[in-house]
Amino acid sequence: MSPARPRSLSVAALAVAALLAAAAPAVQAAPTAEAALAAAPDIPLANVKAHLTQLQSIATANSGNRAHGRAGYKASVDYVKAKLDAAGYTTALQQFTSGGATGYNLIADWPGGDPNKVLMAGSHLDSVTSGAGINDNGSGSAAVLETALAVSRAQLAPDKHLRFAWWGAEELGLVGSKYYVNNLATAERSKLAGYLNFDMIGSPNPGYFVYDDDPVIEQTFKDYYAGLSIPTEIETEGDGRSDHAPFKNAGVPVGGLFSGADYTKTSAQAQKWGGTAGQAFDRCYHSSCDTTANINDTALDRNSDAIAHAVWTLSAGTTTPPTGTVFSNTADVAVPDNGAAVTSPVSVTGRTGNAPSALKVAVDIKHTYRGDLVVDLLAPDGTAYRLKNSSGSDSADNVIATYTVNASSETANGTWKLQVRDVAAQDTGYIDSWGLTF
Ligand code: DTR
Ligand code: CA
Ligand code: ZN
Ligand code: ZN
Repeated sequence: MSPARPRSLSVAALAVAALLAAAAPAVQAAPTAEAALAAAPDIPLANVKAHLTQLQSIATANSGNRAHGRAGYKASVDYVKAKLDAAGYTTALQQFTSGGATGYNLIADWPGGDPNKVLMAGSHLDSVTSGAGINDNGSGSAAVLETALAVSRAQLAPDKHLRFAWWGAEELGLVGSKYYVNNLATAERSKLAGYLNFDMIGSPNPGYFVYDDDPVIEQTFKDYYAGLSIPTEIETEGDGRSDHAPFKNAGVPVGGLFSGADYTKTSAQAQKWGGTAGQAFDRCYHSSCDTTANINDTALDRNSDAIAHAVWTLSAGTTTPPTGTVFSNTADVAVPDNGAAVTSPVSVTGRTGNAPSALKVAVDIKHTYRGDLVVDLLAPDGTAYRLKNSSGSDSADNVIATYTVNASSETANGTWKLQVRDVAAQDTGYIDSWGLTF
């Protein structure tokens, strides 16, 4: 093949270099807001139930309850806080006194987002003294916790700032949530774009109730269930009955979900939702039988996924997503002459959903007689996309180009690879750098 000879950078090379330089380090750039515009991930029911098992163990180890002022409540707070700290949240315990006992609200902020537009989601973590409080309200607490962990797994970067809360002493009269709202400076209160409340979302004879408060939040939940062809009803008697009340009274847009307490399911409701007519939605409401056996998995799963849907949807801004994020690798990889293929990996994280149908792949390979080279893009699942075939007549040097690939059937997150093989003797080179734009 032609002897190697020095070449000045072509215009294309400068363009690729600029693109990769914009990507700065070889590791991926920070995720950007368009991730928030993507669909929420499924919330694994098994993870939510694992939290309920932990809360049950805590109650069993602490006189059978997780009530305000008792050891079981503080142990519940410590469990949830540890999970959030490990996931990168900024957590804080807000102390208050009620009935002569110290209570705790757990507040967890997800770094980033507009500090002047705060979306909150919360649930009360305390039980009554008579039982473990797994449906009331381990169900809401576990689902909100797993949604917060899903935000961390996705490295979500929504326009709004996300804040999650677990309230103390709800059973004593919304004491913890009232304390939080009453001690929020007016300026801070005005930054709250909305508060989503989840209190009893896994009732054993479940109904699917949506709070009838803020219309946008209400519609977000209704749309979610409509997408599953599950009818919902308006939660009419809940206004003063849970932790959304202090926020609503302070003028904050509120909403939430509820699967029913001690009211009786009607025949009409049993017709549309299944379950048992003439029986309470939760026969163990405020009773010692409110254990991990007192949960309907389908309702817990559906409501957990609905929570994630609402958090993803309501935290997204209306701005168009900024230009893509470039995930690149600038480490040199030598290409053996007429030998085995080599690869250069790029780890894509923080995206949700699939890769784009016009995925840009910027490639910079220094190699004399580029006709020797076959170049492929390997998706995280190993699927190969041919970028360049070999050519005995292409004696020019270097492969510096940007290819467009329809990768819409591939999951975005994962390790993508550029694969290069030299299929003709003589002439050698190396992968200089490459990058993907999402
Ligand atoms: N007060 C809640 C249970 C409860 C009863 N009705 C509603 C309506 C909406 C949300 C919650 C509730 C408790 O015992 O924790
Ligand atoms: Ca799920
Ligand atoms: Zn209760
Ligand atoms: Zn409750």
